[in-house]
Amino acid sequence: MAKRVAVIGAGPSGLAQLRAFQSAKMAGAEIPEVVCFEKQSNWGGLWNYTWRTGLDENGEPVHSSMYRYLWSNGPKEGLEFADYSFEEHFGKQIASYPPRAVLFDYIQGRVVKAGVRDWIRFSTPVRFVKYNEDKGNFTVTAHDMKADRMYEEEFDNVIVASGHFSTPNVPEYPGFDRFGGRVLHAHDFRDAMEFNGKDILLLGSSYSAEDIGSQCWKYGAKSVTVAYRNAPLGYDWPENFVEVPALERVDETTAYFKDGTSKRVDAIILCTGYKHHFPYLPDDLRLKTANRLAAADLYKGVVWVNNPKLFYVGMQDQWFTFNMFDAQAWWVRDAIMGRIAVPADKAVLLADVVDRVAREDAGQDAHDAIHYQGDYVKELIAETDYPSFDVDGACEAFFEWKEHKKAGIMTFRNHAYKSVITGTMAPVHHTPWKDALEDSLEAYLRN
Ligand code: FAD
Ligand code: NA0
Repeated sequence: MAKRVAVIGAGPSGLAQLRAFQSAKMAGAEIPEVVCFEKQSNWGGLWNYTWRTGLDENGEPVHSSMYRYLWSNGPKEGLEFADYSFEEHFGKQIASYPPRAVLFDYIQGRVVKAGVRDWIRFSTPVRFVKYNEDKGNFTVTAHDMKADRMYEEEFDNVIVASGHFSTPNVPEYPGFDRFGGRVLHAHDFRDAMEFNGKDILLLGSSYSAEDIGSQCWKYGAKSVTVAYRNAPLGYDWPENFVEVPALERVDETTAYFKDGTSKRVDAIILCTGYKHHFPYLPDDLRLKTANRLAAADLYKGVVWVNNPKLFYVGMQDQWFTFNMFDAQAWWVRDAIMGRIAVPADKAVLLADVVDRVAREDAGQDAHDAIHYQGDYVKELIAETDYPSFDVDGACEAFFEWKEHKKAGIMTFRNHAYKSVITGTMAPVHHTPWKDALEDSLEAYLRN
């Protein structure tokens, strides 16, 4: 009987996994039976926008952390699929920082073409995964929300691809309980227009603070104050946009900072990151890791060292995204199909993790981190038949991107880069980012 493989999640990582198996099938290989469980009613993961916050229509925690008007925060040339270019999908080259709807369309295009939608059971959260020592396989408990029925099935392998930017890390500061305005996490931020004309405070100094702050500025916030715990973002911000040291407390109307200054604010947005959270996994299978490039306890960044029949895709912090998920998915496919041998000795698996952690720790800056993750992508694709591509060229696009951000945090998205897949230069977008208030696919493609 063919092996059975469960994939948990149909976001970019889970979809990469389905495409990896389908491409082997297209090449004539006999592949396992693949069943993908997806909690949402559609695919795309975080890219599947919802207006909902809190609980979804089934009473499940809303997965998506994305919001209206979100444009890619890095150049698309750093994430392009090697087997499905932007030009193939859109019939032309497009500008470099697509809004969410455009990237959703692109992600979807490849899996529509692959014809793998039937492999996915939508509106079906996985409730539990158990390893059966006696049979050497897993029992997956899932909940079909449409039929409101829980059931169990057995699988030879499980691939966890449920993402790690969905469960918010929510700190509490003194006075939050009596503050008169809204306090929300970035996970629940949906529309910058809500803060038009308002004075807002953001906590955190990473991508969410940078992008939600920039959005609110673009859509007319009266002022944006970003409080950093360790280091400021340090960009040359517009006049009504300031960075201040850590928040100490708030009262009904006002936030007080470590440097003795204070600011009256209408709302507080906690851009304080996310937790790796797998409520459906027991202790012996559950990944516990910081958000870093060398995730804990994963051989080659994907194999669970305590049980190599379990795999995780997409659990690292991310410079590379879609193409890294592909590299991982092709590698995991080949490990499951016996084309790649995973060492049987746990000490070897652990030594690999120790080595990856040490190499990441030896890096000095973002430049080293980008190279580190680029080298990881190269390492994995060299061991599979994923189409090889110019990973160093993609790193160069990231380096240019960083320079463009330094030169102008509100203008970097006006730049264009060269595709490392097709070699074509992207057009400059028809409207500067700051003036482009519409984020639809139709508006973006009007080049
Ligand atoms: P996700 O996209 O999170 O997908 C996981 C899937 O698993 C979801 O569909 C979810 O419903 C499903 N799932 C979860 N639990 C269960 C369960 N128990 N049972 C069944 N299914 C389950 N990356 C970029 O490259 N460019 C960007 O511009 C960019 N912007 C971002 C903006 C924000 C606000 C955030 C939070 C992230 C952004 N990212 C961006 C990074 C993002 O992590 C990746 O692009 C990508 O979405 C990760 O894919 P994934 O499949 O690993 O996880
Ligand atoms: P993210 O910014 O949501 O990006 C996730 C930040 O939170 C750090 O600055 C950290 O500070 C701070 N923090 C944590 N706990 C805190 C506390 N108790 N008080 C104050 N500050 C606290 O999260 P992180 O983990 O990067 O930073 C947490 C992902 O979402 C990224 O991959 C990013 O690419 C993606 N994203 C993309 C976009 C777009 O594409 C927009 C938003 C997010 P410190 O001091 O530890 O540094 C447009």
